[in-house]
Amino acid sequence: MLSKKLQDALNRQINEEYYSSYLYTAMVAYMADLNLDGCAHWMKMQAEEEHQHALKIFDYMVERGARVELLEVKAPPKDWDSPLDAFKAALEHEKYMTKNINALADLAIEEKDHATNNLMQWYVTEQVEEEANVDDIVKKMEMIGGTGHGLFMIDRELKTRPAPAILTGGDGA
Ligand code: OFO
Repeated sequence: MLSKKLQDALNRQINEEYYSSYLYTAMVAYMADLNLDGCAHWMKMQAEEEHQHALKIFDYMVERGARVELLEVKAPPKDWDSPLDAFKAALEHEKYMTKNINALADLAIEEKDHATNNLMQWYVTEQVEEEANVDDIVKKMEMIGGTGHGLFMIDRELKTRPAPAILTGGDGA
């Protein structure tokens, strides 16, 4: 049985993942408005992935016999100064999410809940990838100054991002 403390923390993390999905969906709208179809596509795939992250914790809680509680999701921003600024905001957000995941892993260890810690280790690894992916785009955009032909090239590249795999169960599968 999950402790009340862990149950509450996991419910909050589900909310954070849904907010992530909402934030990236807002970035889809922003990029689409600029006719940056590749950036919009990349953001849409990311929004979908964040939904999967929420559901992975959701499924785990159900498997552990815990009650999932869906909390209110706050509204994301609508505009950014530039596509580069949006990707920089995404990177900052991923760093914030990494902190949340690390805190959850710490709590699981504190509560001696090995199964939850095991699940959190999947997210720890995932966050390394999430930060690296966005960081890579930020660096490329900074290199080309975030405008003109270079931006067009990056936009074309981002259009090739495949759909995320469906994550099921709480065992890191
Ligand atoms: Fe769920 O990893 Fe991004 O936010």
